[in-house]
Formats: sequence, structure tokens, C-alpha cells
Amino acid sequence: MKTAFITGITGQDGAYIAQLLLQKGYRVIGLVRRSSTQDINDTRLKWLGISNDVELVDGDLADPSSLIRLLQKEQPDEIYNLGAQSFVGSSWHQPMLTAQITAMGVLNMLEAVRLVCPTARFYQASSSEMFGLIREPMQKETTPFYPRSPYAVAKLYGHWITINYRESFGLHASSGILFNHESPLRGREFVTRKVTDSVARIKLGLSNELKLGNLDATRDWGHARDYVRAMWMMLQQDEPDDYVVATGRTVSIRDMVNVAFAHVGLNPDDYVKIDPALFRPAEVDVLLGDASRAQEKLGWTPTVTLEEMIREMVDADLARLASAAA
Ligand code: GDR
Repeated sequence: MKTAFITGITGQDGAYIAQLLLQKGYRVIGLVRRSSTQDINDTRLKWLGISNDVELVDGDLADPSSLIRLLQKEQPDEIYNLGAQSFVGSSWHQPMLTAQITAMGVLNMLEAVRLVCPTARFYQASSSEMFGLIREPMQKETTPFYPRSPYAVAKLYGHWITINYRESFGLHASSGILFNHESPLRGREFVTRKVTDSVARIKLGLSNELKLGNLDATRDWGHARDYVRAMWMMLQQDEPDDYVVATGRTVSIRDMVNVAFAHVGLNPDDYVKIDPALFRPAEVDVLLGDASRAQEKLGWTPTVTLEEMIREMVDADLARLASAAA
């Protein structure tokens, strides 16, 4: 039986990759941060019905000794480094924390792997945000980067240190440059889930407005369940590499909002208000990925359209709110 070690297991991608690995017969270990004020947030693992099937262990990406101790004990075959301060908006308010976790946390993990289990396969969650002010109309692995937020700058460090450890020490370390990927498990701070949750509340009479920032930005949006499959496929290759994971279609925030409201038969003009406070100090206007390498080398293709995904998310939010009220 193979053992997988996942950082960020309580997040959207961590929960979905844990589910996929359990289905494939892995023993799944997840790193969690203890806090004196909160219980472990395992709502996503519970939602997928797998909270009793994974083993949660205490540690912190900011504490290298905890990582070394855990890898020594668990001796994983595969490591998925998904833990991060992952909200772009917050990275302007907490730039140093973002650097400590999203950048230095990667180095802490790589050092622990190099010292303790150098033959383990390592996945780094890189991000399309690294393309930022895009240098090519479609972004692929060789497109130059131009990060536009403290988050993206930190992710760029994580990306390059992963490549450097692969080249310096021969680690089987791969980096997935994932474009935006969403699902009913997405946090409410991200725009798709904020929209689907609000649309469900408005439909149920629990709210009557939705405040948003820049509606003109466009994103290449896929489904998280499809994207975690690409992560696993990367670690099954003989050779490590970097891969863009994207759908090849970009849609504006405005059009995504329209899909969500249309699904419940409401007009967004009656509810959406623009709030200048929600605009970012520097915006990523357009992202559009070219996932040819993932398609050719991994045989990976996305299976869910944006429209299908948004409708699934609205339905999930309607069901969740209805059961909370019951
Ligand atoms: P992003 O996702 O920054 O692309 O990063 P997010 O959903 O936060 O923003 C997408 C776009 O929507 C615009 N926007 C708003 N965004 C939020 N969150 N809230 C709003 O009210 C709002 N109004 C408009 C934003 O300005 C932006 O243009 C996500 C994260 O998951 C990263 O961790 C990941 O690396 C990348 O996707 C790929």
C-alpha cells in the first residue's frame, strides 16, 4: 500500500486529492495546524464522507522540524504540497505571512524531503497567477512570468525552488501550474463560490444584494476534481516535469455571474452592486491556459464546462442552505 502525505488537506484541492488517493488504495496522511481557538476544519473532508479515512497529523509549513519529524515517521511515497496562504486578495494585507507559508513553506518541505525521503515523489501547487500581466495570449510552461500580487511573487519562488531542487538534487519534483479551479468545496472568499452562495441566498430570500469588484477580468476556469487528477498523473510519470493545467477557454467574471443568476431564473442587474473596495491594487486581467503538454504527456483532459460547474455549485449551495434552515 502506498502512502501519500498532503499539506493543505483541509482545503478544496486537499480534500479532493485525498478522496482520489483513497479510491486508489493509498494510505492518506494530512498535515494540519492546531489552533487554540478552533477545532480542525474538516468540513470538506466530511462533505466528501472521508474524514474518518484519512489520518490527520500536527505540524506547520513554517516549522521545518515538524515536517522532518513527520516525514521520518510516515515515510511517504508521494507528497502533495497544497498548503498555502492561497487568497490573492489577502496577500496585500499579509504579505509577510504569505511569503513565509506560500514561498518559504515550499523550501521547508523540499529540505525535509531531501534530508529524510529523497526518493519520494513531490508535487508543488504552482499557479496561473504567476503569469499575471500576461506575456503571451495563451500561457504555457515556457511563457515568461510577471506576477502581480505578493501571493503570485511567493508562488513564483515556490515554483523555481521546486525546479531548482529537481535539478540540483535529482528529486522527483513536479510543479502543476493550475489555472483557477472551483467546486462546491471552494472557499467563500473566492469569486465563484461567493457568487454561487449569494445567488442561492438571494433565491431563498435570505439576502438581496451581491457586492463584487472587477467584473471585467477573465479567467480560465475548470473543476477541481478534474485538476487533482492531473496532480496524481504527474507523479505517476517516470520523469518529473512542469505542467500547465487549464481548459483553454477564458470567461469574464460578468459572464460567470450571469450563468449563476440565470440558473435560478433571476436577473443579476437587480442584485449586483459594484464595490470599489473589492478592486485589487494590481489586477490580473486575463488568463488563458494552453494545456497541450498535460494532454500529450499525461493524457489529461478536463471534463466539466464552466456552465456545468457553476450550476453544480449553485445547486450545492441551495441544498446546503436548505438543510441548514431545516
Ligand atoms: P484568483 O481568484 O485571484 O484568480 O486566484 P479569485 O476568485 O479570488 O478572483 C478571480 C477574479 O475575480 C475578481 N473579483 C473578485 N474576486 C473575489 N475574490 N471577490 C470579489 O468580490 C470579486 N469581484 C471581482 C478578482 O479581482 C479576480 O480578477 C485563485 C486562487 O485560488 C489562487 O490561490 C490560485 O492560485 C489561482 O486562482 C489560480
